[in-house]
Amino acid sequence: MKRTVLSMIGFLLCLLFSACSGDRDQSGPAKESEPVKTEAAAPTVGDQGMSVQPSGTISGRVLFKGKHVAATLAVGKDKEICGNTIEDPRLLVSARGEIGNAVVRITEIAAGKAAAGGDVVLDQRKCEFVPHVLAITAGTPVKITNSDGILHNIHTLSKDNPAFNRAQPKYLKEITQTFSKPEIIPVRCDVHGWMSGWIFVASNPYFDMTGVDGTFKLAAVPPGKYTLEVWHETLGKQTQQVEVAAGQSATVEFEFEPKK
Ligand SMILES: [Cu+2]
Repeated sequence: MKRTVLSMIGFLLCLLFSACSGDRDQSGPAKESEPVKTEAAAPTVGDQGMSVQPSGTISGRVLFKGKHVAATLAVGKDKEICGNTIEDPRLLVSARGEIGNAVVRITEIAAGKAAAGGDVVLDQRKCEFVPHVLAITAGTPVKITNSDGILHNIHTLSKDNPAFNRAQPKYLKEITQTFSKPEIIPVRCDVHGWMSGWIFVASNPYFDMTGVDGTFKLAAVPPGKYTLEVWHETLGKQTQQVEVAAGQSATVEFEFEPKK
């Protein structure tokens, strides 16, 4: 009898144990399936959000902290066309300390607007390159013109793009050249030693060059976090992190110290 009772108790315990382990087996997959459902739902919400969000803008100024005295450069030849001196274009600072000819850009961006179409012109006028800094997206054809009616010889000191060196006599009004790789290219004229300029070939269309008031504006920027970089030919580079929210304008100010 005792054995029978003991074996019944053992049987009941076995039943209880297997029921418990059965519960565990059922609860396992149930717990695993919960996060799968959550993960599947998250991208759907995100995708919907991305598709309806408008873009934002980044604007601001580039400033000079210190005193700047404008310099002049002597014109060595063709003075009847170009005058005796020109203002040194390598550092332009307004009376309010605003820096011109600086390029502000987003260093890396995965998507966004297309490059601006249309002609991009680099002119040689009164023995200066106009604009002094030409910023373009890689692959944009540059129309190089000669408004002076005298001989110029444009010469790019490029490394990543093929070097470009062409005499442009007065009858050759236009040369078109394409720069396909991102690079900051110094430009010289082999006839007029004081002539200097830059072709800033950017990797994406999110850039702007500051005017004489030091301002810049990047439009149609998709919402996100970016590294914003300013480049100036004599003052160097600076970066700042910027976050663009949908439909909002982010404001950024850069400040350069005088070079020692
Ligand atoms: Cu020249």
